[in-house]
Amino acid sequence: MRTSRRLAAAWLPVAALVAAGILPGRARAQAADEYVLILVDRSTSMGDSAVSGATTPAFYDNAIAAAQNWVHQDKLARKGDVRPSRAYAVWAFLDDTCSRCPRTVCGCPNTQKNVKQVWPLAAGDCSAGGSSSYETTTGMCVIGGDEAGDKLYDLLKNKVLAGLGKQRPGQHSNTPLAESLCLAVEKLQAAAHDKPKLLLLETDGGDSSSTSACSGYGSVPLAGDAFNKKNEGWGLTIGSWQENFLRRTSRIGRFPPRPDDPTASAAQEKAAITFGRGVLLPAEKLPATLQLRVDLHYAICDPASPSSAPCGEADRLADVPARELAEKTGPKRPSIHPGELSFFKALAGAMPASTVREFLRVPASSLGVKHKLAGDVNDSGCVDDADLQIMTGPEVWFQRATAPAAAADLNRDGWVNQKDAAILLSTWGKGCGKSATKKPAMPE
Ligand SMILES: [Ca+2]
Ligand SMILES: [Ca+2]
Repeated sequence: MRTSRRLAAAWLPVAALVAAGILPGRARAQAADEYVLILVDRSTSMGDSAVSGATTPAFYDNAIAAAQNWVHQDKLARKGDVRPSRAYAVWAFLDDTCSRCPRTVCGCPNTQKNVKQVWPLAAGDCSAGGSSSYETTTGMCVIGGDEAGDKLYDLLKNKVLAGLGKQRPGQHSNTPLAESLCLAVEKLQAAAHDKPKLLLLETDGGDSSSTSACSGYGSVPLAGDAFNKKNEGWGLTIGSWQENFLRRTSRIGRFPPRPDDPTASAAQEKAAITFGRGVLLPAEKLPATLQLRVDLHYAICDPASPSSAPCGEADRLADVPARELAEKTGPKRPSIHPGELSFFKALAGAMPASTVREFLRVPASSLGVKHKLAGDVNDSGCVDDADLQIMTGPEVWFQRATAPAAAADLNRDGWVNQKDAAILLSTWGKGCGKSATKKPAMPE
């Protein structure tokens, strides 16, 4: 299937992005020190419950909270005394066909086949003040390294991502994962050139609807969750979406798109198509300036109790890699495709400063703490600044709510963030009598 026609398709989405205004029309000096693309999987299965024993939070809620956690870390991170300036964009799988089709057709199955930039959509989206700005050449928001940049970090975290969290996945939402990953890497390459670039992915895997040259069937798991770079295809199934993505990524630095120059871009495209043939070779290298943050959301399924989705899905039980894994590990298996789980682990291991975090379904009852008085984090009998201080502490605020942070997880969703602060502030002063103080603003 690796024909030149199929490889040529790899470049078509870039053209589509240029037309859609996502990629730049002209190149200019890059304003940011680093470029970050946040890609959120909004497929139907992300709506599956992230806890056993309750319907919420869903994987999707965890994905949003996990992305907020990364942005919060970026906000606080310093290199020496300074924070690098960073350009951000947020992409999600979205069905945007409804506005273009008759009312009777809207909401029809399988129309979510795209990844879309959801932020920024206009220059005004980046105007939180301070040194932040919209980079017209890339369509990204550049957040200044100075303190004034905090405002745009807060907007991204508490408005943009929180807002995306309210756009729940639909019932017929596909997973164009392989295609989106290639587009994301191409976008970052075109935006950042040789500067550090970071792809943050929130997903439960399960590529289902990619149609580009990056798509393919799933690979078998890698031995030891690591690439075997001595072999063609690096140990991945030849022709799998994982191998196609890896080949595209390893070669992208040699033939990057040139949105500034159509003639040069066409020549690059031709060269890449010629060069893109065949399989990933033993001598090839992944780009040194690309960093990955992958958050995987899944459940460990036990065939003895195939209760809630996605564990009860018959097609997954029959899946060959899942069966192979089951033979090695026993009947319990991850709901995420084992070939994808293994691939992301290998990928993060092979790229500098890259991370895979696994968010496994846990019992609902294990999350948070039910306090006698809602909002009284320290159980002192009074909701006051002491509780807020605990909640907004550096090891707690926007973090996973594991002990001892669990005491501040008031809505019991496994995270400590503004949802918990809203509960605390709504009960502010309760039990404090005359010592009650004025209610503070929502912490950022
Ligand atoms: Ca208290
Ligand atoms: Ca919480």
